[in-house]
Amino acid sequence: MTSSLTGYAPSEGTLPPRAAFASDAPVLSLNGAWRFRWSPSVHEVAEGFEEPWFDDSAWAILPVPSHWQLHGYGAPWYTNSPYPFPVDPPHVPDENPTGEYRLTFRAPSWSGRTILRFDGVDSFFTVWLDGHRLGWATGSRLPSEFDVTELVRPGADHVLAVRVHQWSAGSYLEDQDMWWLSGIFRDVSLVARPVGSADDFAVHADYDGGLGTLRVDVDGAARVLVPSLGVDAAAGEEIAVGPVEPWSAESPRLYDGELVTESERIRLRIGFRRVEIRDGVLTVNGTRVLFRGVNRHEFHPDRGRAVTRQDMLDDVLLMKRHNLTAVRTSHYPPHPYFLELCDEYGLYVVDECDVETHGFVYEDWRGNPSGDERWRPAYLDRMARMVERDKNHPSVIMWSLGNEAGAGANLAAMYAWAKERDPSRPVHYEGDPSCSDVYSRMYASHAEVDEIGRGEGKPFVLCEYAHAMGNGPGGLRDYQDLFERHERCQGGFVWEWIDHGIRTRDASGREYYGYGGDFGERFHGGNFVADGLVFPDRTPSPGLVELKKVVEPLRLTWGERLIVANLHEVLDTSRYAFRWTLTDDGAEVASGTLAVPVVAAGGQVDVELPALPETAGEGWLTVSAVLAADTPWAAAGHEVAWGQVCVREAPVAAPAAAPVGSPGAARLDPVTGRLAGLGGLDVTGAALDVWRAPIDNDASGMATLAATWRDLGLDRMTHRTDAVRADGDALVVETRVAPAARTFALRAVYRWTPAGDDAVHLALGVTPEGDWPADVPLPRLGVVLELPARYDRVTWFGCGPGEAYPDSRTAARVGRFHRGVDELQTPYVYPQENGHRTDVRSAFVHAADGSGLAVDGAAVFGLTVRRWTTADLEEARHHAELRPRDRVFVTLDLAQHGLGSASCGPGTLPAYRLAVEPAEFAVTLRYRPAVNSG
Ligand code: IPT
Repeated sequence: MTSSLTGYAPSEGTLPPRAAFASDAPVLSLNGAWRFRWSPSVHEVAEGFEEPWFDDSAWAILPVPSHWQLHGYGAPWYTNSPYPFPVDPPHVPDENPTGEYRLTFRAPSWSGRTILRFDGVDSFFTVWLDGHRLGWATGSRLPSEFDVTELVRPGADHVLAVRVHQWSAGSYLEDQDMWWLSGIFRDVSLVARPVGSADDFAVHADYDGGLGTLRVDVDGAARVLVPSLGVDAAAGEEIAVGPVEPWSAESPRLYDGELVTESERIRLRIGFRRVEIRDGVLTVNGTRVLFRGVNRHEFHPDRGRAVTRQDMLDDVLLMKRHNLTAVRTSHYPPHPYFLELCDEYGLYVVDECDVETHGFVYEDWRGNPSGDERWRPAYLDRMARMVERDKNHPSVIMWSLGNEAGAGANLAAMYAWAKERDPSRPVHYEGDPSCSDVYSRMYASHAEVDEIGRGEGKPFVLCEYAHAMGNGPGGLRDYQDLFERHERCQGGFVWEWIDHGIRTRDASGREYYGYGGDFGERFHGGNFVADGLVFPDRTPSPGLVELKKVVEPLRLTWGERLIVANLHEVLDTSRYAFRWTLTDDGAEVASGTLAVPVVAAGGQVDVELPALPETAGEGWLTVSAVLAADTPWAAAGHEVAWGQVCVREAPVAAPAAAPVGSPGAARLDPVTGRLAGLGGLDVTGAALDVWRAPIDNDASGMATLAATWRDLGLDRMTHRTDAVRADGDALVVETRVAPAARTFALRAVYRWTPAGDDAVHLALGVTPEGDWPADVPLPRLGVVLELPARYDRVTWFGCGPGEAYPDSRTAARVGRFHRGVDELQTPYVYPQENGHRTDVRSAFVHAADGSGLAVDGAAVFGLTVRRWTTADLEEARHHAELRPRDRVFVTLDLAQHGLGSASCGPGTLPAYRLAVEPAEFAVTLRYRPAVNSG
């Protein structure tokens, strides 16, 4: 046993790979409650456990499919690229957690052959039926089948015994950036193969110039039926089916058919389409494709990679509702049901093989299995098992050899095999251009993408970009501009879809999402595992909301008239209804629908706007394109795209009469110059603040900016009041704000002027002093005010409703919004700066009784309101650790530095950097008493 566990061969006793399909032949699911025993070492297995007479009555019960680590056996372990065991291929340590599974089942009465199928077991398993050893297999995310015809007796009880090891030679090929989670994590079934049935078949459904051709190759005699096309033909025959609607991600037309043998009817879901690289451009049905894609790992916060059908459907629906069109199945073939969903709902799939040897990068790729021919059978086996299983899915438009496996002859062999076996699909591999039909890169900067776009060669895709870790990514809009500008740049796949946070509890029972190091791992990759566009519970993060807007398939802009540009590749605009609303200082004053002529894919049209009433204040017209009727993935009314235009600038306020001081308005400390109260309000502060709790894109992974900031001392600025003096009726406070050990500073001068009853006007001027290091931006520039905790609601007029930052603000629209303070927080798995609302004109932070602090900006400002300090946010390691204080902290920002995606990729683009330079800011602060207090 131990020798095969650490040998180079991929399996023993398994059947040749074949297509996954559904038919009317019976299948018995063996999912459910299995007897289970776990041991921490390969040496502590139960003797005789595979024998039918073995007494397992004292064993625990474990659900199949599942990961044992998520049911109390061993623990989840996260490493990014380093192997979690000594690198000495193909050997693994004796500390090799092992799970033994037993199931007694009653064999159904069916004739023909019987096959035992495992859809996924991590990482090495040996199978016995009634004590007979059937064989063993590796390749965790690939199916393995055993022929049990000779052993299974209809109606009799049988004992299935499976021994699974966490580590094996196979683990060297499975070094993906994710949790190490083991066990039988996908379905187990007993499949009937009636006499005369087909075991495997390949559907070739081609499309060219409006016409379809169909051929289904089968290993036996069969007929192909597609009633809606009038097809009734022999398998193997090339059928000209005439005019068909092609399949594409936007219009996933499937034709239902059947493959009929003497003993079985197999369901066919046929999509006619042609994938081709033409003149350096990747096309589907002759049309250039722009991937609006994501990298999807299979993940659920309680189930790990043992995802349910509902989890898979949730992903697909969320993707479709966020305007995504493509998925890279990073970095292994998904559960086969996911591909059925992609066929049906319409997503292009880059189906990636279960191969990653990233840990060899630390040895400069010396000893990499990809270049060692002893591993060749394992590489080819994995490729064949993926291609054969998934070959009949129209959604799969490219094969991918794997991820981060260096270069080597084994990858070249996989590539050659795939080209030979399936010439209809291009092959992708990022690590070695000689094994790839497209030019694929990860995390290339905007400048480099631009340069590649100007060049010639293979179609260019970013198989990973815009690292969505924590707050971010920034710069999505700028990437999309390049994809739209250069024909060669065919989009990409954001890294990644979901945060792999595991739901867990602290000592006091409070729930939080665990990441690397939270499960006792002494060697781990920390929170680098939480870098998705949706939170672990699949709540969309602001990054996904931004991506949805950036990749929207219609663009609504303004010239003289409304311009509707259709960026769809296939669809015209007939599925959309266009609605408009007019707001006056954020309040809706008129609305209607707009008649927009149907625009073909790629076209655009100008539309006359309705006559709009005059607004008294700032007027904004919003036009949104919503689904006119239900689709399979969203209901009528779902907003797909929108645009906004300012139809009336904010009227310039009449110059205020000379401000008059009123007793009881602002109370300023005569020594510090700080605010100590305003009217009836306990509001304090207004100290200048440059610090933000570093985001992952400042501090994690490859990001170094936070370290520079801390080195300069921007996280510990001190304040000194140099003067508090009267100037007419104004009070002028001169301060110097600077870090310890440094000579540079910011001079901040506050000018407080009475502004009528209960109001004060603050004008703040900030001037850098001394030698600030060149090219280091400030994290933020703002002032912080504090209020009692009961002021926990915010109404603002500005951009919203979600958080926004300089390079991630496409999805923020101008409006009037209302949120509770708690709703303003974005619960990043690892706490960091969040919740900033941008371009705020006015805000009211108030209590339930309607009293509160109104803030009116002379110009727009940034707004952040939270129940904790920046230091609290910086200190916390999990969102659940944050404890509300008895104050509410209101930050009014002059500006924030952008987000970038430097945790893995480029930093903030120059246009979104917060330079150290003179700045000015002015707001009026007003106390508003309770509405019902008389
Ligand atoms: C890249 C990996 O392909 C991906 O799996 C993930 O680990 C990502 O990094 C970071 O989250 S590889 C890296 C060397 C760019």
